[in-house]
Amino acid sequence: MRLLHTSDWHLGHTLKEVTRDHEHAAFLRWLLETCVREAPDALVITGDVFDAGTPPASAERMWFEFLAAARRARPAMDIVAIAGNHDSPARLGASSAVLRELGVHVIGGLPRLDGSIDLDRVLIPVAGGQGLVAAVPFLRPIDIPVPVEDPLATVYGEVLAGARDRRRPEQALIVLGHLYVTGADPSYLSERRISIGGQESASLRLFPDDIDYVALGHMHRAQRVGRDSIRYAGAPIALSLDEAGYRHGVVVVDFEGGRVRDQRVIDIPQTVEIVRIPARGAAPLAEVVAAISALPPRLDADDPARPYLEIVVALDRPEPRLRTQVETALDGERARLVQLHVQLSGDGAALGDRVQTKRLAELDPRDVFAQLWARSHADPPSAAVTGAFERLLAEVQGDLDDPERAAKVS
Ligand SMILES: [Mn+2]
Repeated sequence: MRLLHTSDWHLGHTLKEVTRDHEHAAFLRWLLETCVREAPDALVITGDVFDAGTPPASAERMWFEFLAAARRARPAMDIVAIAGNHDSPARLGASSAVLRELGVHVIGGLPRLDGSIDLDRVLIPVAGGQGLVAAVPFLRPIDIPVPVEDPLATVYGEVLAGARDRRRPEQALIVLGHLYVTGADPSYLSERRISIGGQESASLRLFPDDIDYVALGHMHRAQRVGRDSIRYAGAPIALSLDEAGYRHGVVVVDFEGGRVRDQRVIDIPQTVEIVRIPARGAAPLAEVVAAISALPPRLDADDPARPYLEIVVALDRPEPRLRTQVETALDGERARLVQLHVQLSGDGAALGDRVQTKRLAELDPRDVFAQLWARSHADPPSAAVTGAFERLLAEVQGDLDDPERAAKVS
């Protein structure tokens, strides 16, 4: 039996208001080809199918078109998907009755029947019975109606007990979850922490050794946790600029006699690059402009494959025409500017050093203003600015006996 594990698609995602539809479409085409080439018996998707609870129609369309194409290309391949914390359990699960008829199992909220977990829904035999998938979605307080000390252990315990009852000797047991497991590297957690009943993360004890493979979602960086067979597949594309250095892939797991025989990661080709100028730290504007000019030009300004560009400029003082200068250098076609950071490195300390030697009461507001202005501007303030400052100064120093103004100040 062969299993393909993928996660955290976040369909409908935008990076600083730029839609990712082009990248998601490319990923889903690649995934379909990969399913044909690798011929897995089961495809599991471990949550965050969508980026938001109410995804745009274009994202839902991609989801359903992928499922339809996968059924057509690989009619015998079982598909199991669970909701993540970004998905609306109700919305993701709304189509589950129809999809189940097509061999696609979507678990939105934790299904219950007469108070107990509906094991017929969450325990799904795959590959003609060679595998048993226990599909536990991201758990919300509503999924645990009766207060218990350790909600995650209670739910996983109940599901696993049911799975052990039903499991046949040579049947692989595969558990799906969308949660933060202790031992996963928290510095890679760009997701907000999941907290149920005060718990920040789940212990590895949730997954005893009799589980053959644990397919996890939530962490966007692909990684193993604890043992080789507990894995986050990771996201197929970078979902924030911080994730630019991640390796994106899907996990292929081969089973023999119900046990894992081999695991490998297949890299997902990236269609849009994230470029940072400079590669680390900050650079002066002239260097930034030179680096932009060195980017390969694109003939088509609307080319969706133009790289995302993050720029960090080091400035001595604020530069009002910064964005214009950067955009002129970009010429609208080399890359898409998604983030422009400024690091002010001027003589910020100098003013503090100077005023430190005087007592506050001795300071003349006009001197302080003049020094502050000089910190940020090459030329002295214009008559209009000086006039405005004088009016402001007069307003705060006097005129407090004006009843209307006094009322506002209090
Ligand atoms: Mn996610």
